[in-house]
Amino acid sequence: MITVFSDKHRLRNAKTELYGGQLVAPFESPSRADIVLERVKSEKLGEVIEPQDFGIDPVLALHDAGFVEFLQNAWDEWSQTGFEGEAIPTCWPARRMSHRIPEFIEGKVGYYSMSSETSISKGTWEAADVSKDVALTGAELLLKRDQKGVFSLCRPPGHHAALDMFGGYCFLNNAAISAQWFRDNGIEKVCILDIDFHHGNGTQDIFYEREDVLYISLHGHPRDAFPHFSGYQDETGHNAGEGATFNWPMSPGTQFGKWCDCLKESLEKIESFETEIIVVSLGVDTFEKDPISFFKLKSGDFLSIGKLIAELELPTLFVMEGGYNINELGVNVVNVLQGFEG
Ligand code: 5XA
Ligand code: ZN
Repeated sequence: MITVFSDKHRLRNAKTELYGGQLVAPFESPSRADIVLERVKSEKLGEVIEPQDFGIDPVLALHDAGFVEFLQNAWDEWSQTGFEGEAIPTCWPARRMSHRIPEFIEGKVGYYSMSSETSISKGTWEAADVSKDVALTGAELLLKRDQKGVFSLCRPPGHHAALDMFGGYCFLNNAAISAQWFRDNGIEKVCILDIDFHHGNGTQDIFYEREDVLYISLHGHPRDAFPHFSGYQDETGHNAGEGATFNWPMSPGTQFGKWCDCLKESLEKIESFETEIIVVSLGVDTFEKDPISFFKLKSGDFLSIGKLIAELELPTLFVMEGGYNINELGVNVVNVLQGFEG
């Protein structure tokens, strides 16, 4: 399987994350992508190629233009005020408040964010922009070079990034941008299967009213897990999109047996949707030793996941999302890909 990778991911190197009331070193660190790449190489998964530059148009096809401009300028605006730390949101348009966009950067950071663990640091936009190129290069390879599966080793991840909000370590929604690119390149129906531990509120938000992109997510129940305000089972889509969103929220301690039953039902839904292509939001923070999650999947289970997805016999783009157990991250990710290849 081809892997698309750029070392420019290292431009995203925030020093601070707000976690448990403390500023800590971010869980979403540059070493994550490097460790996955090392495993891809040591297992000889296949060729590793650099991304092409797709420019800004595929981003603007989905994300709000004001949001994109905000991301492009946020670090400069923030640092030029004289603030010494990284840009951490502290104030939001909460219930019954005005939703007008403020002029001062502190207000803009609040307006365009959904959570406060994710600080904007120098280089964040540049890394996010290349991460979307990593996803799109994979998408193009899948379509034009007739591959069975391609791995886009994206970093920063994307599935929490909504139409006009960043958060959950995400800035641009790489999986959603790829799905839209498939639609714009002749694919009638696309499915995004999100197997990250966290609900992909951003992906759901972007496609919630559309019938051409099926979004299915298996995740920690929002009453217990981030993003807390999205991912309930009764969120099923709206208007034309009614029935094209499907959520499987699961409780703390969930083991592979239960999780796998939900995956199998999801795969049946994908089959009946008659999609031509699958985008997998590939997070392995479902792992039993993940430091910020609560499922109990074991390393060997990731092989079975890949194998089950392959049974659909559809071209599949794997887009990297979360997973924070640095020791076993590479093994778990590559297990999915090797399971898929059989
Ligand atoms: O998939 N999303 C993540 O792994 C990020 C979770 C952030 C929790 N504060
Ligand atoms: Zn996650």
